Parts: sequence; C-alpha cells; structure tokens
Amino acid sequence: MSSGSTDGQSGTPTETDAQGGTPTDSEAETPTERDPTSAPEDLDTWLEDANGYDGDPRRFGPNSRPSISVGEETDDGMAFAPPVIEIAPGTNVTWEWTGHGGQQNVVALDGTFDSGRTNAQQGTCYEYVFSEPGEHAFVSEPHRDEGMKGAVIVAEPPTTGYDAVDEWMAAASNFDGTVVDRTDRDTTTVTVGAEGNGGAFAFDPPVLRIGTGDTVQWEWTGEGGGHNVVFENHDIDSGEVASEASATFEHTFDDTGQYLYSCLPHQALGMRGAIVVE
Ligand SMILES: [Cu+2]
Repeated sequence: MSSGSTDGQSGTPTETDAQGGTPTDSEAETPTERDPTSAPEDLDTWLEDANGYDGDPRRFGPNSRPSISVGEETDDGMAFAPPVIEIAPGTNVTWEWTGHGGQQNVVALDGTFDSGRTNAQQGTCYEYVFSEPGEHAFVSEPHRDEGMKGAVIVAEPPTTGYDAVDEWMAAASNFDGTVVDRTDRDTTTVTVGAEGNGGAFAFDPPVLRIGTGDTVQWEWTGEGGGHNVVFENHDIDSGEVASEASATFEHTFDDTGQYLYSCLPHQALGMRGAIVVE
C-alpha cells in the first residue's frame, strides 16, 4: 500500500485538502490565514479591473445551479466566467477549472470559501452553498494582481407581488422588481436586443402592466444576434429567430393574466420578459 498519497496534482480540492473544504468544513472552522482587511470595502470599485467583467452581474434564479469557469480562454486563462454572479440564498455554485491559465484556486477575501491549494487540472471542481445574503469578493490567488477576480452577490430576488412573474424573471439581470405601467395607452413597445444579461440579450422594459385589449409591439434593435419572442404559458410566438433591426412582432392581449415569455436562444442567459394584463 502506498502511504496515503494526497498530491494535489490529480485530486479535486475537496478531497485532498482539509483547508479547502466543503461548506460544512468552512462553517466548522475559522479560516486563520485570511486577513479580514483584504475584503474590499466597495465591491464595485474593487471589480473595476476584474478581467472579463462588463459591470453587469449575471443573475441566476432561485432554482438554478450556476457554474463559473476558472480560467476563461479568451483572457489567457486569467479570468473567471462569468466573473460576477447574483444568486438567491440557498444556491449551490460550482467553479470548474478549464485547465487554462496555469495554477488556479478560488478564495473568498472574507474567508467564506476557499478551494484550497492551487490546481491546473481541467475538470477540477469546487462548490459552495450560499445560505445567507451578502457579497463575497474572490480571487485566484496566483493571479490576484493580474485582475483575476470575481464576486458572488447573494440577495433575495426582486419582487413585484406577482408570484409567477417574480419566479420567471429572477434569472433576468435587467429586472429590478419594477413593473412599468403602460395601462394609459393602447399600444406599447418593447425593445428586443436591449443591453443586459451580458450583451444585447435583454427585453426592455422587461416587465409591463397593460390593460385588456392593449397591444404590445416588440421591436428588434438588430444587436445581439437572432432573437424571438416565445411565450411560456400561452400559445403566442413570433416564430423563427430574427436578427435584423427592422423585425417586429405584435400581439393584442384580450384576457387578464400574467404572461411570461423569453427569447429561446438566450433564455438561459436571462433574456426574459413578462406582461401583466389587468
Ligand atoms: Cu435573444
């Protein structure tokens, strides 16, 4: 028998490193090596030089299993992708090593989580369940001075009071809980391919309130590639994806209800919308 080999080369951080621990480990022990003053006071400022970050956190809904790549290829492996995510309490986040950028680890500056010793092995995974609201800046320690940083923002999803809308829209990063009231007009417009969700992958405004008999007109910007408008809980569908700026789609809503829709090619990115018909 070989004498208990725990060479961090092949194993995942969770199985080889007592420090690196599973969520239960990190709750049980106080991280000793972490300087608490190293956690940034202002997260937005700290993230300004985060590689691959456009200032728009990717939001994930309450029942999602978000994954963050460790070593994004396009930044010489010196980036997390997505670097900044916003999640609901109770969400399990997985970091997956791409094998790019050499030795990497994932360490929260406030000591909340720590994948342990560095690893360059593609397929290495580290996961952590976030139970409490809060903001956690993290780095890959070997590249912390080269902008390889990110953050997990744990927050209760925004609410409108319309349950179906709230659940559906929790994954859309351009949704802040606002229901834009358009009950004062017969026809209202939604932009398809507005900025949001990490590109031109948003509907704007994302959530509308209209009256029965009102018409909604979707107008494509021509940005963000091919989009469509497909309703989740009603048989309303713009059909094939369109990418040109001249594309439009419209529908008149005769019945009250909460209407949920998405662009199918970008639904997973959070390109979602909702219409409340009163
Ligand atoms: Cu789309």
